[in-house]
Amino acid sequence: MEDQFESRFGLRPKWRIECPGRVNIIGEHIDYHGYSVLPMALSVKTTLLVAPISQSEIRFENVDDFFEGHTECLPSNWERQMKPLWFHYLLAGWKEIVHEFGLDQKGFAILMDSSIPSSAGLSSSSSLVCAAALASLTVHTHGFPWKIIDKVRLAELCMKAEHRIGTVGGGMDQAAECLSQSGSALHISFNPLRCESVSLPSHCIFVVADSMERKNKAASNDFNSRVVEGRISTALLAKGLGIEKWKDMKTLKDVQEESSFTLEKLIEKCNDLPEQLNVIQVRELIGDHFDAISTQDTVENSSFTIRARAIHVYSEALRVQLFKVACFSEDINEMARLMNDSHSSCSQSYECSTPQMDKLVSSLITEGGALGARLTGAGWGGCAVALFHSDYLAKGDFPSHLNILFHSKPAEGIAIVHL
Ligand code: NG1
Ligand code: MG
Repeated sequence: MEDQFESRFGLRPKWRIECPGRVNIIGEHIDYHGYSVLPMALSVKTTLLVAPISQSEIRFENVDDFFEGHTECLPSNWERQMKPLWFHYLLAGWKEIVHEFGLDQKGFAILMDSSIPSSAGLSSSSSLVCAAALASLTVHTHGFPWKIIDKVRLAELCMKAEHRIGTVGGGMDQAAECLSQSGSALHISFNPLRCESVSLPSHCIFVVADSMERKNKAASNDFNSRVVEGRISTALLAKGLGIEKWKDMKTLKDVQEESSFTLEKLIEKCNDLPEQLNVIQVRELIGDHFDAISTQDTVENSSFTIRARAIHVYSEALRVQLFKVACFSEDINEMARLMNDSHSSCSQSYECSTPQMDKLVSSLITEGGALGARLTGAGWGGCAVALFHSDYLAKGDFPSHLNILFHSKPAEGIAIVHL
């Protein structure tokens, strides 16, 4: 790859930035509702080779010729487009750093390679954003980014950076990719961002299988609709519970903190929520607050699903807690049960699966021999993660229609190598 860099740009690269993808083991679609999640970093990763250049421009090249190169002239006031191209994720990471640190815009060249399947729920997008943010910091500090930033702050900035692409996601991916340590999964909590390493039982292994369906989340409003449905549920639940400052409750987690109810109790309370509402009904119930909590691309939705979404969030938050306990006690059957329940909830209550994904998840168990399986990442296609007993895996072959991509032990987070 270093020779390729030289032949494309006419100079040697100075630094290599590596940033892994991640697989979310459990805790789906709850980070942006305030709840903690449990992913691990993967051995597949984004690699960026970087060198400063004297021209006032950023030159992007991709080792995969399918992805055309791009030159961004500096100073640039790049803003997102509706359908992001590959280098827009890099620009989003770069822009956040330049903006946050008030840096002058220095020229550099970047060659990118990635072994993370894209739009597959393995967070190739965040990996690009994080790698680009660190690359920008590296250029500006002449190779010593950790003098001005630590990894927690980097993860926080990358979270904001990714909003520049358009989806209002949570911070799971950037935290997993920046903060993971080889050998452990991570239990990540938000506001403030905190991480705890979780050792996985030595006799279990996680396998990633591909549904072969793809969806570019940034190009549809399904993701943001779920965000807004959670915010509507938040307002309605808070009002229903008599919380005076209901408009200040930003997430379903805020409602829990304000009410001091257990997750089990809140799941019960969700039964009082309406099943579905159209915009007129939403406005009748929460008035102008709707304008404050909707996003540009959801204001025209004809209907919002309320009760089922909130039940998913609270029950999934509970499953994350139970999963962590099961990891500590090495109860692999309980871990599997929680993963299976998580998938059913994603599929039926959160409606972020597809028939093909549901089929893959059940085949992984019935034909593949997995103990548990679920979709991973945002869903609507992409990949599934399955839990196996390591003895079983050693025995060998999977049926080929299960599209097993790889199995992975928890890998190391973002890193920089001086060349
Ligand atoms: P992916 O699978 O990378 O699109 C998205 C969000 C996560 C999380 C999951 C669902 C971003 C960058 N990522 O992940 O924060 O909400 O969906 O659990 O928005
Ligand atoms: Mg993504």
